[in-house]
Amino acid sequence: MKRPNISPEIYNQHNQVTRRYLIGLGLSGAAAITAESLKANDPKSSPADDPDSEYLTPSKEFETVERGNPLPYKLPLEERLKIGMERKTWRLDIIPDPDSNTKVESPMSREINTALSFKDLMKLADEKSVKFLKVMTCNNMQTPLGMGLWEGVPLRDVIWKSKPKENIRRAFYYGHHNNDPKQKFQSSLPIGRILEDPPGDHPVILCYKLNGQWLSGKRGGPVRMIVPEAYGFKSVKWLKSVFLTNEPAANDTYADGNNDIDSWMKTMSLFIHKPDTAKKGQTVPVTGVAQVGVGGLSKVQVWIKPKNKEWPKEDPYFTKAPWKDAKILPAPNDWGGELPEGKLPKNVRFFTEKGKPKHWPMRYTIAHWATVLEDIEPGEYTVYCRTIDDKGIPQPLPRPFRKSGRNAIDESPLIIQS
Ligand SMILES: Nc1nc2c(c(=O)[nH]1)N[C@H]1C(S)=C(S)[C@@H](COP(=O)(O)O)O[C@H]1N2
Ligand SMILES: [Mo]
Repeated sequence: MKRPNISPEIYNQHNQVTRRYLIGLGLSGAAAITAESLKANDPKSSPADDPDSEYLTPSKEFETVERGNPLPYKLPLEERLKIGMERKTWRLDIIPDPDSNTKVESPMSREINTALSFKDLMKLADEKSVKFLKVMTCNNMQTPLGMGLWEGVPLRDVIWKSKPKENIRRAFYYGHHNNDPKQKFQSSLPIGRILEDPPGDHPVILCYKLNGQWLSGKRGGPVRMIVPEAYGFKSVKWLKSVFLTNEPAANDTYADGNNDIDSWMKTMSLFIHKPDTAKKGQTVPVTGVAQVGVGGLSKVQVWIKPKNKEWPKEDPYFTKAPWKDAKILPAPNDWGGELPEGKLPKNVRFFTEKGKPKHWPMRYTIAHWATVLEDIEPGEYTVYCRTIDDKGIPQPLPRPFRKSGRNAIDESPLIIQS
């Protein structure tokens, strides 16, 4: 793909809108390589070199999955103050489930005026706050919603303040829902997951900042749950209530939606830029993004299949195809996303003192990748991309079923003209 023969204004505009579109998908860094590789036809150009490229998604550019009528953040300020959807008046209940035999010594409850205030949360934050990278992603959508730097207080530090005593197996939690049970969006976790983090995982947090800024109402503020390894539905927005319960089973809103609600995030890959046609002899730049799930990410691979070639039914995931490795791009230098000078703050989990990631790609983030296709004979093709996890297992394995998270192999047509 050579630079098209059009005026620089149109060309720049084109780059800008494709970039904006990609930012909207939470995939901003890839836009730069799109532009770069189209311009220079150079596979080595990296989004990290582009001053405009942003790894983190600005809060406003996230895709949104929300329910509620009216949405709490769209109410007038006076009303938001009344319902506790402003930092000044926000309160969180940590109480025993009234339908269970759970014992909690010092319940924090709006009813008896002992609920946790935002000030209380900030006091805890002085000593306990954590920051980590996490991609927000919905188990039944194809593209990630946005890549964020989230900050909050581990939920366990607040739960311990309520002096939980016995008969506790789970926490149920939900957000503001206009006092209409039909609008309630709830999720749950085993108490063990909250009190202790699986090796290498971040704590579940009461999140109040995204990309260094107060969490906006649209993103779930004043406070939302963030469950690092989970799909989006566990990260309840406009959080108001946590029930400790002896119930052993989940009561998630998403369970009713026929989803596998115990699923960890899956590793998978998507195309971002790939021309539909190219001329014989041209180098074809192909770029994309990988979501790094619990299994990690060791490789991204691409395969060009002649369109009419039949593939054996016994190999539905093309494990025997001649896949070729793409290049996983290094971690960015400029993290973008509203951070001053694009610099990460201190003490981001799994980063060094100098602000470098201790390893990359990092689980529960996105990684950009790029490759070029060369020497393709004229004809019609289908191009596929897939990830390989840290155990060497190719996408969509080891968990190919859709209800535990979308991770079908992405495909895209390509015509090579003679
Ligand atoms: N209160 C509330 N929290 C919610 C939801 C909701 O509808 N209401 N949607 C959930 C779902 S299904 C997803 S995928 C994420 C999306 O987060 P985002 O809108 O910040 O991208 O929010 C979750 N938290
Ligand atoms: Mo979702």
